[in-house]
Amino acid sequence: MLRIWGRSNSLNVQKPLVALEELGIPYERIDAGLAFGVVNTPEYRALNPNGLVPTIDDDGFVLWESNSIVRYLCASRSPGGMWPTDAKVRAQAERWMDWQLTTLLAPINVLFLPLVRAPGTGDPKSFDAARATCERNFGELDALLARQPFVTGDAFGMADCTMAPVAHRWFNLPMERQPRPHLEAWYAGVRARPSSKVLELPLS
Ligand SMILES: N[C@@H](CCC(=O)N[C@@H](CS)C(=O)NCC(=O)O)C(=O)O
Repeated sequence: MLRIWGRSNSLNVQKPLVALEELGIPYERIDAGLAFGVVNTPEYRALNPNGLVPTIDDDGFVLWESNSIVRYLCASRSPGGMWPTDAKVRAQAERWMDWQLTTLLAPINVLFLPLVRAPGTGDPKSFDAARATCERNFGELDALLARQPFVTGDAFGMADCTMAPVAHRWFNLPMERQPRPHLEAWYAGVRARPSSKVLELPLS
């Protein structure tokens, strides 16, 4: 059975978990990271030299980097479905996946730490700047979802798996947000999917 290492409250672990649930792949999740440790053991470092989660072992094929894992799962189990075979559709979905990793995530974490995980940390100036950046970024996503129903294109796919946990974090931060009707409608649809059970934990 496919094994995935990573604590269930990690956004980067939740991305492949959404994909695994969507694809109906049986899996065993092994707690690792932060209080669970594991990631600094020589055995884990042999799988993932970064000492981060997630990592998967799919019948001997070991892979780390959350978005690469999502791509692999979708490409190997759902070519033409969750992994678009049309090169242009796929490139557009991958572009949003890269944007999620490089642009969308960091400013959310600047808000997440003081609001949820480490109250009392951070400084107000960085917080306000990150909040403005997040609003701009989620505005871009809202504009995309005004033009198409899913981040991947016409159907729920790999890019939606990577965006769902990030949007979940954003919508559950205890703070005000600007209205984003298209993003909110997409997120409501995501939360109505059975795969969304992996997002049910309160933010921590
Ligand atoms: N780019 C990596 C980042 C992985 C990452 O930063 N994972 C965090 C959890 S979200 C981690 O392992 N933190 C240390 C820990 O949990 O012990 C990916 O997307 O997989």
